[in-house]
Formats: sequence, C-alpha cells, structure tokens
Amino acid sequence: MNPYQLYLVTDENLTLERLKYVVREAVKGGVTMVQIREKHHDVRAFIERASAIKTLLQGSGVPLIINDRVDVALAVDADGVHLGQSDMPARLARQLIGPNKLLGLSIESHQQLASVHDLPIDYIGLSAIFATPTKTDTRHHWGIDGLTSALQTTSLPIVAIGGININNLKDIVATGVHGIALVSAICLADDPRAATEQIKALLQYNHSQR
Ligand code: TZP
Ligand code: MG
Repeated sequence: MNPYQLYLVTDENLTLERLKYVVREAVKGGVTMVQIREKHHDVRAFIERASAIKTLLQGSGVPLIINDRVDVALAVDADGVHLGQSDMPARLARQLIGPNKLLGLSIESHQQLASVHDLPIDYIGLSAIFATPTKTDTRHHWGIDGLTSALQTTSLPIVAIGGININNLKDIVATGVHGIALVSAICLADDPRAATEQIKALLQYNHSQR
C-alpha cells in the first residue's frame, strides 16, 4: 500500500476531543497517514495530543507523523517527523531519529526543490499547490503545472498540499502525484468519515482512469 495516498494533517484549532474524533473517523474512512500539526500549543500540550493520537492509531497500520518537532516525535515514539524549512536541518533530524523513521520535508520553491536530492528524506511535501485559508503565509503556489514539473525533477515521492478538495482532486490525481495531504477537507467536515470516504473513492476512480 502507498502510505502517502491520503495523508491527513490535523487542524491546530481542534479541541482534543474533536481531534480524536476526526482522526478516528478519518481512519475509518481510509486515510493512510496522519500528521499532528500544532502551531499554538506548548510542547507539553503537543506531547499530550500526539500521545492521545498515537494510542488511537495503535493497531490501525496508519503511521503517525509529528510536524516540526523531532523531540516530540521521539518522546511519543511516532513513526516519523515532517520538517519545514525553518525547522531542524534534515540531516540532523535523521541522525536523531535513526534510519527507520519516516522523514518528510516541505518544499516551497524551485530553489529548495533543486537541493533535495542529497538530503536523507523519504518524501517531499510540495507546498502549497493552491492558496488556502488554512495557511495564509504561503508565498509560492505551484498549481498543477508546477506540481507536474516538480514530479519530473525528483524521484522522491511527492505529497501535494494546500487547497486540495473534492473540486480539484481530479486534476491533482491526473499529475500522477504519489499522495495528497488535506487539512480542512477532512478536519472541518461535518462528517469526517464520509468526507474521507468520498475523497478516497474519487482518488481511486481517478487513479484507475489514468
Ligand atoms: N502547508 C502548506 S498548505 C497547508 C500546510 C500545512 C495547509 C493545507 O490546508 P488545506 O485546508 O488542506 O488547504
Ligand atoms: Mg513546519
């Protein structure tokens, strides 16, 4: 199974109860990976939230990835870390987490993309495909054409993130991208399980049409 196919990134504004509910329902709906992304909470709350999700994912086969913080990933024994450009350098993170954990890196420009080939990472988060209210400081928007050319530039798996929803999914899948990462399309849905199932079905249908 491709673990990048349907990657849930959690919304930092969810209460712990809603966070647990969303992740539980999204797993039932078929997400293949979960990233806990916390921007406002202190490290203690981050660990508490990550531990709760780790417990919930136990036995599901869905890997847990921690955004930004290698220390939190180690503390909760997560399956991996996702770094941004201002987080710990990938090489150092790899030394700390060892060879067996997943390491992802957000790539936000052509220049950053050109320098990934010698980094010890497992996958790229191509950010942001489209402008999105979930993250308002994104500067470069790759669009479908940028995503297509990025896929030709690297052999690393690419996960597309930013503004992806059921309306543009078909165009994203048509690029052959390895996976899509979603925040609001699942976290803000009234029924996160139904939303996930709908997206998963569209992914599978569009993939079969390629
Ligand atoms: N990184 C780039 S865009 C983004 C992140 C975390 C937010 C994506 O959220 P949404 O709601 O799926 O557009
Ligand atoms: Mg980050």
